[in-house]
Amino acid sequence: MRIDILTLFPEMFTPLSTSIIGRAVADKKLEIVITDIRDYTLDKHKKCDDTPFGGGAGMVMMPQPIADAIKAVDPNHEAHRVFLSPRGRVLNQSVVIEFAKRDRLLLLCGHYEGVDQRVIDLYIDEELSVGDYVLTGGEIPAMAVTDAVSRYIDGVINAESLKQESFSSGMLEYPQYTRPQVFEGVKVPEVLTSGNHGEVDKWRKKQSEEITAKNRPDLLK
Ligand code: 4H6
Repeated sequence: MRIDILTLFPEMFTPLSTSIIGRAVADKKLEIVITDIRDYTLDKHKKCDDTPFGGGAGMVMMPQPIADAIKAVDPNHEAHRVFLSPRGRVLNQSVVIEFAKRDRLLLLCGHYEGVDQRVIDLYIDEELSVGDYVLTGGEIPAMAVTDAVSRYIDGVINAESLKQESFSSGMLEYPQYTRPQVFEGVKVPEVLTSGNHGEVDKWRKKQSEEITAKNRPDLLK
């Protein structure tokens, strides 16, 4: 899979070359191409933003550098082109699984007050939000999408973990414990050290239901 990221802040993506995602890239299972939109400006001062028509606060990203960057990296429109924006469809695990089936994704990161609507209308397939809150730019959402999608690439994470996850989907995770058996006076729940796998499964299911009812009752409806 190839993921193109178009941004005015390419240095924000250096963490992707380390850790688990970095290994998938090194193994050639995943190709991440970061493109600096500023490389495509025709302005002698490398300007990529301008004042909004109709007035109002702040600046708007100009359409030309973005359009030229998209045409350069995806000339034949092979990628599913996504604009990270607070007004998009909201990301969830079903969307992640849907994206992971694609050969190519293109993630456009906006800044300032947003981008000229014509670039969205002409070059973008969908607007996507990572949740109902506002950030200074689309870079952190793009990183979230890249990370979540990369987990479905062969070998990035344990296949058993993904299977477990799909089995328990719609519910929040049960609590996990590791050694020591007593930490700062707090014991690991007895059932987990009993060796009774049936009882362990029952306990975990109940814990999942309780934490879901408390924190995300909407998931139980
Ligand atoms: C597009 C339009 C995504 C992108 C406006 C992006 C939150 C999310 C942005 C803006 C984002 C999300 C610019 C509006 C800064 C607010 C970048 N914020 N903003 N929830 N910000 O996925 O001002």
